[in-house]
Amino acid sequence: MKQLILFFLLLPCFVQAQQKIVPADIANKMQWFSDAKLGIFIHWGIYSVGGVDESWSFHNKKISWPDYIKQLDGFTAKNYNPQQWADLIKESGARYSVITTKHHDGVALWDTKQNHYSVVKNSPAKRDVLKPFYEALRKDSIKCGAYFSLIDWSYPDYPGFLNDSSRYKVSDDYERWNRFRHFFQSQLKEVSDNYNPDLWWFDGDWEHSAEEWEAEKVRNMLLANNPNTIINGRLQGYGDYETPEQNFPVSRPAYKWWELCMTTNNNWGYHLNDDNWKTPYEVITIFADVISNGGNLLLDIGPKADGTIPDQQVHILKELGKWNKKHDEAIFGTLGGLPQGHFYGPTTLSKDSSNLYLFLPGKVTGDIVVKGLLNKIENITVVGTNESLSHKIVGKVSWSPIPGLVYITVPQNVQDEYMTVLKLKLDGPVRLYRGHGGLQ
Ligand code: H79
Repeated sequence: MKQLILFFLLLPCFVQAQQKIVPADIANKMQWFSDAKLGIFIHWGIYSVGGVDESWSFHNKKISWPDYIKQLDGFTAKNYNPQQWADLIKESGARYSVITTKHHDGVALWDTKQNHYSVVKNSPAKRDVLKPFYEALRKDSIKCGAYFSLIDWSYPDYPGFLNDSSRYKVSDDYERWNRFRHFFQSQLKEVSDNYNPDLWWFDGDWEHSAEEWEAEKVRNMLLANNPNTIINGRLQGYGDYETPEQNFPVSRPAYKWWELCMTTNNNWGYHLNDDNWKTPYEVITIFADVISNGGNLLLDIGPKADGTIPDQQVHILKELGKWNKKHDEAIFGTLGGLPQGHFYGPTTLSKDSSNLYLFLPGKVTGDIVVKGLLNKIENITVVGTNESLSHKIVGKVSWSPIPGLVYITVPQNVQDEYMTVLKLKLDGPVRLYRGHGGLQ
């Protein structure tokens, strides 16, 4: 019962209302995002020095603030090779990448002109580590995203600090809050002017209201600098898409655009003592499920303080990239697939919906079935191979307009190492029967 109450108490921070933004008004600028399907998230910060939880470790008092901020001294970036990062992201098949410009700890990864921590002023890295990364991404035609924490627990004029303490209440000292607002909005302007991000990924909006953040003004300021920039759903109603974190949607999210952000182990940043790596198979099947439901996956990696990416993450990205390359046409530029009930697995559709892609879960071979498909199937191929498969229509009654079942035999020898994908070329745009067995 206690857990249930806790769940409902926490619920508000995961409800990401997009009600302020009308989908039709942003459809054009959202097109690349719809087509992109995969992004790589990067959490890089001083937390990688000790391998502790990003920011939350001092906030939750697992480590003292002085010990946490001392990690600045170990942030060397001495083997940092931004082009290698970009090339690995390219190899994974991702079309965009989002890097932490500043996490809740307040440490900027660029040369902020504001009077606050940065790895340029305060760490041995001594340089803007964002600029060369964004340049490398753009060279590889990968869209550039900027994660920016609205929360800044180390800024003296920010109310929050440790999880059981607060410096002041906004309602008691508007002048002080105004100083913070001026500070964080100036930093946003710097990031916008320096890198012109294609996408903004805000975090921490739950600590204050839209009015307190001046969310609408922030949105307008970013759009004034770049009318096509996309804003995630953590700006108190002023974002462009839903942003579920770690929690897998079971039914399709209601808002038109959404993105699941997910870690490769159980932590966002580089972490000691976390060997809970997801396997490439798990990541690929999660990814298929996400795109089947019309979303994107933003898959996270956490580089070490010297700038190297852990081997396990390199492995996941490379395997994912291999699978993406083979199945490119079934993934990128597609639409979310069939509603639940037609096929026991993820599906996608080509833009004109005349090609239906079936993602076979659980390395299944043998007879699979599609229900309620009104179209005639022109042919079936195994994506990424030259194999064709035949099919059998079962239970079609001559006097009934209700379609029969489509049985397809999948032989062992066409099996992909991770997830086999079939392409059903239909006689036109997909048409479905969704009745209860009656003629309606
Ligand atoms: O940067 C990564 C995380 O550090 C950050 N977002 C990703 C991308 C993040 N971690 N947790 N969360 C976001 C959401 C956490 C919300 C909660 Fe709470 C914090 C639930 C319980 C504590 C704040 C306080 C909201 C409810 C109570």
